[in-house]
Amino acid sequence: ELLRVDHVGIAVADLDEAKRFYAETFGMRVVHEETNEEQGVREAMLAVGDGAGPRVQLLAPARPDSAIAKFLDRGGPGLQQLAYTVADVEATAAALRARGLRLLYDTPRRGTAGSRINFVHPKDAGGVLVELVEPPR
Ligand code: V0V
Repeated sequence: ELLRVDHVGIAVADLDEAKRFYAETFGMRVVHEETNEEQGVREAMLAVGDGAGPRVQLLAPARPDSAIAKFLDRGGPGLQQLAYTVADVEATAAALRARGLRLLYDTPRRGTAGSRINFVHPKDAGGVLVELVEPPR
């Protein structure tokens, strides 16, 4: 059911500073940027190299009570999530639930650029917060 790695998410305190660091250090360019109010994040998607492969997603807190703010409070900046592209987020979530994993949402929520997303609880995936991403049609 997983098609490929979609992106790797990195929690950062300051989005503009992180964008500058990734541009100057690794030559990565921003291909999309938005604020997701529901998730409480400001995020930037970065293309790596020729842009053909998975992206790096910088995630900065938009609110002090958000998931990213809590992550930063606990351990500081760093890898926060691993996201896979799926064709049908509901079908994949149902299949994983049937294998005993906890999904964070009963129904998909809105992700980057109109994608539909859900997450596997990190305690059910070897300590990794796994995101499922169904791209917009
Ligand atoms: C928490 N834990 C993690 C973790 N966050 N482990 C690995 N990776 C992470 N990112 C551990 C934490 O250390 C605890 O371990 C345990 O999970 C349970 O912690 P908790 O206090 O019960 O839960 P919280 O409040 O820390 O919340 C964790 C979850 C939360 C995963 C439930 O972060 C969440 O709802 N995440 C989904 C939404 C999200 O991440 N949004 C931001 C990205 P110990 O100490 O008990 O061992 S938005 C996005 O990606 C978008 C828009 C997109 O891609 O399109």
